[in-house]
Amino acid sequence: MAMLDFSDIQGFILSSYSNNMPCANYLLLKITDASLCRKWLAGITSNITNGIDRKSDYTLNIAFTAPGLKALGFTDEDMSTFSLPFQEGMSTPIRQQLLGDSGNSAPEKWSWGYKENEVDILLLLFASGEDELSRLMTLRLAEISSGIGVRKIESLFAGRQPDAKEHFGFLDGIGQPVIEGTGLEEKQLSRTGHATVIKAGEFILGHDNEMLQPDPLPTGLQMQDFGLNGTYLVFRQLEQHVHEFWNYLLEKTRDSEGNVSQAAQDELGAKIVGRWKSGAPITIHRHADPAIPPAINQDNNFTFAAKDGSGFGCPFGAHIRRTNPRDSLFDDPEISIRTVKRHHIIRRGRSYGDRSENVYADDGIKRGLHFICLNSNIERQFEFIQQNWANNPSFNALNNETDPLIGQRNENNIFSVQGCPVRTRVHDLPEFVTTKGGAYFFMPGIKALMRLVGDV
Ligand code: N7H
Repeated sequence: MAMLDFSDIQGFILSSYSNNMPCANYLLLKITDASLCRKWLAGITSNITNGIDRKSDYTLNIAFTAPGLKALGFTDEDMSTFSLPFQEGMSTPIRQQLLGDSGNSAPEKWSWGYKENEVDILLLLFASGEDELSRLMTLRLAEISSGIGVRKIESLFAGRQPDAKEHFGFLDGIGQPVIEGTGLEEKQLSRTGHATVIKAGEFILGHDNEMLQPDPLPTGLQMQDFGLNGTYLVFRQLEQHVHEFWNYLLEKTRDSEGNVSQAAQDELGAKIVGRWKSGAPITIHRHADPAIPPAINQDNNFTFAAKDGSGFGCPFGAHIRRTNPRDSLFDDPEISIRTVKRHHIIRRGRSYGDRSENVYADDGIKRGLHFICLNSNIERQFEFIQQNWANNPSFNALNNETDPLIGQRNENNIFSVQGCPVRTRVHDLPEFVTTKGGAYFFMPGIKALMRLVGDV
């Protein structure tokens, strides 16, 4: 196992900063003058947080889209060494089709990431509190208006709820792989009761991946190993329609006399997600949310095939069973686990918008998830999950179903809940999530970044 050079890896790859940096802003920029921009970038490079240094009250990380790298001097030949989805961009017709970005989620309707709102640079700012974040943002925005060769496309705020629940009300950030060689296994075990250790090359370029061969290393600016210690960052702004979700659960669980029950709604919600609101897996806790802290413990060390092969606990089409099928992808659990290890992502998203006070009411407030994930191979990891698992109507031998949370909607979308003596089905799932913007970025290692801005 090769040693990782933490001083060359951006800190965001190794940490979500969620413990001490609850406030975040994602600043999306377009380059208007490359030489001014390079000068500005050279000035902030020493402030980019790597895997060792951590300021106590803020962090700063950076990533670039393909048009951004081109604007900063990458030739067509250089660009051809990057992964194809990155070169093409998230909103091209082929990627739009495989990601399922149609209807309300079509790129033409995005607020950023398409045509005149295309983005070159992503600055990720995290801070210990709102005051600190606002101080940093005031500085950055003043800098931008003073003429540093960039224009602001969007400034997206995000926070982390103290209870780490996302807007539908479920605990998030549990299922997360550990990068081999980072020493984070113990931390993950004590946090969630389970740790899947994955080869570093799945998330950090230049290292062995689960096929024991590194993914292709992008070159550029006469640096054969420009991509070393970098990664691809996928950003999707996913708006969540909380009232649609909970009203759907309410209507679908109303009994023949018209009565509604919170327990029945919570159970259908848990079947859709694959976990109860507390985070407890439904494959283990089949009838009610244990909700006894910590619900995330040894129970979290579960697989599907061995104890839930018929889907009576966690349905075949539930969000977490689609996005991480564990041992249940093929008949052979060992082969399943080995295969699934080639399709993991590190999720680094955060919620945006105020939490709903009444989840059944349409209060008009925009809220959702700034979904961010990291991977070395966008096609084999993020896009594979979205296309072949979440959007696949026949995943797990289902018929005309897609992921009930994030799957592309077709006519009469169905969600099946396997059960004994019969399975039940809910029909006409509305759209719970809409894509509002997005782009594929490359997050370089620190040495590559210095070359990019002309410091070496
Ligand atoms: Fe998903 N949700 O809040 O309901 N997700 N997700 N996700 N997701 C997970 O394990 C959610 C999205 C994955 O290892 C949980 O952290 C919402 C996309 C993966 O068991 C919850 C949105 C993609 C896992 C949610 C959304 C994924 C996972 C359980 C959009 C990839 C880990 C808690 C608004 C294409 C699975 C946890 C595992 C878990 C929710 C999006 C992937 C609660 C609301 C776009 C790999």
